[in-house]
Amino acid sequence: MGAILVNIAITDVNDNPPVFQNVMYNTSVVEGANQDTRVLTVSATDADSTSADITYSIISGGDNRFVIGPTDGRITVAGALDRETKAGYTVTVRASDGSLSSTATVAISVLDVNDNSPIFTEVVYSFTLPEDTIAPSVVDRVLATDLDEGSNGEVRYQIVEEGAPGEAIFDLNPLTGELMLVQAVDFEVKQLYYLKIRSTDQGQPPLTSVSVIYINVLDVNDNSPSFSHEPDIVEVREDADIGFQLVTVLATDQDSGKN
Ligand SMILES: [Ca+2]
Ligand SMILES: [Ca+2]
Ligand SMILES: [Ca+2]
Ligand SMILES: [Ca+2]
Repeated sequence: MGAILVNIAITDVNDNPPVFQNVMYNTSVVEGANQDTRVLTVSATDADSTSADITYSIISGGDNRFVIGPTDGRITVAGALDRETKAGYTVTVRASDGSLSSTATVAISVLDVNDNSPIFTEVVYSFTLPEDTIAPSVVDRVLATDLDEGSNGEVRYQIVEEGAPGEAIFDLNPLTGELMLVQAVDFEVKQLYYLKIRSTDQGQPPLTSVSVIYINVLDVNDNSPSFSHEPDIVEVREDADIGFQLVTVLATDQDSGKN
């Protein structure tokens, strides 16, 4: 009886696709991040011993804003990211061994940066205010909007310059933008007030913008008429006709128009 030595060579067959470590990846990147900024590295493994060469690719959802390293799975920024335009991407990546492949999803949130100033709804606000308005009361309100998120978009208001400094006729609510009358006005003293105002967001560093408010004081009939001067002494001939106009006396008051 002789022994027969048999050599059996087992040849691997490529019957397994590369598989990602996660089916779903979640990550984030700040808006405005530079080109080549690293976002995330994905990796897949392949159970077949002969398929060491895995190739990675992005197949959808990246809007050409991201690229992936074909051999290392490293995802980097390749285009401009603006959270105010698009706040997130759902990218599908693929790992291929040449014939078999699988996919994974990479959810990328774009994080906010304070890159927008608050913007007033008007370059110039023009408000009217009847002079008999009781103080304190709300005259009107201003509004500035900011496209950023959270504190980067939170706006505060302030008066930075008054027509006559220290007048303290008006107050601007820092949170609501309401312009308050805090001291009575008088049309006969001043008809027009000017304020320079500022809006500031709460970002670090904060961004600001300015606007102006004109407040036109409206006349109210609050002054009784008075004679402009004492009537002149007029000599009247004793034979003057009855009804002869003696003198025209001007009566004026300080109100304007029909007041
Ligand atoms: Ca394989
Ligand atoms: Ca932006
Ligand atoms: Ca922003
Ligand atoms: Ca902002």
